[in-house]
Amino acid sequence: MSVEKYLKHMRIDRLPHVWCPGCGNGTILKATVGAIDELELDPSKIAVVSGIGCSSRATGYLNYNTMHTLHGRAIAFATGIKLSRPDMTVIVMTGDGDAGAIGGNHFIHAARRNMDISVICFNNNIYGMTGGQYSPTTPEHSYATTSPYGNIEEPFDLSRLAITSGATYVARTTTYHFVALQNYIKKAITNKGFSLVETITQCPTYYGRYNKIGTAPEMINYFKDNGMTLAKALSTMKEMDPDVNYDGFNVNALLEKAVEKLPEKLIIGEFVNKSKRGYVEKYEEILDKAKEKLASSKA
Ligand SMILES: Cc1ncc(C[n+]2csc(CCOP(=O)(O)OP(=O)(O)O)c2C)c(N)n1
Repeated sequence: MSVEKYLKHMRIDRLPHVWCPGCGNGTILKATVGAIDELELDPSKIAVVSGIGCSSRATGYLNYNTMHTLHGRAIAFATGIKLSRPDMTVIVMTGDGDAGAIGGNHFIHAARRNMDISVICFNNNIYGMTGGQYSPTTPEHSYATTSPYGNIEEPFDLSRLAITSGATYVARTTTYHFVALQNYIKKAITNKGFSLVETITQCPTYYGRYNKIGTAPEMINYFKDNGMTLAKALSTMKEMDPDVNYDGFNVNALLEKAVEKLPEKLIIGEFVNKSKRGYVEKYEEILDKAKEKLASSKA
């Protein structure tokens, strides 16, 4: 895609951006714009909503209908937009803190309702904007300003949280796997229901520096070397444990097992892609019923 084509989707008067050198947020923004361009969506029918955080600043650079809202409340605003304008494509851009900590309840309930919104989560495993506090996805033993002796909490797996809450499209990838990322965003937008694209992204300024992982290229190389698709993880685990019937495991159990068996690996791929009636369709039916009742009571 040409630079001109990307710029068409952006508010270039808002540049330069606020992100640190080496930050992965621009890669996710680029993949989102690329996906929207390939889907040839009408920009006036796109609403992109974000909460608060470095990642949530993404909406400011997009030349669609955008809302930069409150910390943790992007999904709540997006739900309101979708219910009042079901004809619009509603996308949420959020961080791991925004979606998994303060916004955790909105996240699970939107997934439970199969609300027709696409959540693109920028998972840098830390609170970037406020200076590097640990988040619900910070791995155990990792360092952050609030865990100088190593994190003692077990992290949330946001993809598993979405799957078990009822999401109908769930995929995880990294900023290294750009082609997959853009493709997953396209599929998430096309899915009629709650979609999550969890993107593991580098924060060299805080997460990388505190954990001595190195510079942005080193972090991206780490994603390249350790990213493993769930299909590959499954075949590896079958070789490791020939007596275990892994074919009988559901995707959630497989992801849980993969973390235990292959702790160094970042398990990526498309985990769920299914069709299920969602809140928007059911709500439209209720509206129709209410209108009918009103019309008959007037007659
Ligand atoms: C109600 C409220 N509580 C706390 C904050 C402070 N705050 C702003 S951003 C943020 C965390 C952002 O982390 P994340 O969502 O992971 O985004 P990142 O900056 O890493 O992209 C916090 C705690 C706030 N703005 N509002």
